[in-house]
Amino acid sequence: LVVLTVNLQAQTNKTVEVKQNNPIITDKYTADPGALVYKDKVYIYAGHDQAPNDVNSYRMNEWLVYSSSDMKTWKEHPIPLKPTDFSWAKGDAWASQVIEKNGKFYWFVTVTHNESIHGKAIGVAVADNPLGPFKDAIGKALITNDMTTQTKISWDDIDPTVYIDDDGKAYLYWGNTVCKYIKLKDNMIEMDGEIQTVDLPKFTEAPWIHKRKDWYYLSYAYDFPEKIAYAMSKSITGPWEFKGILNEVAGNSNTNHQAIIEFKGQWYFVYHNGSIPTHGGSFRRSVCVDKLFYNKDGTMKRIVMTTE
Ligand code: FUB
Repeated sequence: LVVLTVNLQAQTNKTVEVKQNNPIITDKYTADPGALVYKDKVYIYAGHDQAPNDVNSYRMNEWLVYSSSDMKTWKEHPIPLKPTDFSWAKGDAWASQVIEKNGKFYWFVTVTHNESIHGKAIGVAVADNPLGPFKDAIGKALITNDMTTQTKISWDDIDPTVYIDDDGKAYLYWGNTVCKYIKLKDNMIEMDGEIQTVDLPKFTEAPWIHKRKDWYYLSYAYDFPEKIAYAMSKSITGPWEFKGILNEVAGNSNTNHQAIIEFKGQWYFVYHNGSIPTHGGSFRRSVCVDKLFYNKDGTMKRIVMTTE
């Protein structure tokens, strides 16, 4: 692994440029990449894994953002958002995704709600550009429920992914154990209708929606330790047909959390593993990027995870 350039500016506006093969970032532990293609750049929004080397649980107090014009050289930008920027949340920068609509950038995040009966919840922040500043868009959780009556686990409302369909309607998918989705109103910050569920084999978490030609793809973390599997449909709302495994368990990380994007004519699979030597693992993860290819019938070829 070769670090070609490192450029540290003033501490308050730190910019770090690294040319790096997998993992793409090595000076920090990064997890749950949400990738956004906007104009001529890719932005990766990742949770910062901050657990000390002897702690085997998540410590995630902020998100990090990186950008690249070539998928090889990554620039780190100032910290764009923390869970405590949401007045109703107390911590835990779990998985998230940023999406652009009409020149505004909506960041759907997982955090822990202040009120313990809610457990994890999904919020949304908004900004005028992909690097922020981002601000809470609604002043309360977009998705949450009451653990005492509605669910047995506190972490069922996690891992949001949003897809804007060809007619401009946005759909939010999320969940742990059960995959859920709902249409969003045109303002992107209100639900439109009732929550629906999708029946997927061994769904654990981390749904991600993308489209290529006339196929929609719903990839997700499958089983535990997680592989990534996927289903395909001709419609954003299904029915979804299970197509099998896309990526194997990622090294020594129990989680795998993917994003799938097309950039400059090439498809990419962005995920995390625990590959940084000595202390890397399930709670000290690292974002990686590998190329993704399709078969003639639209199914995806298995990912070949690389270190080059
Ligand atoms: O990083 C915390 C959680 O671990 C994420 O929300 C899940 O997708 C898993 O990667």
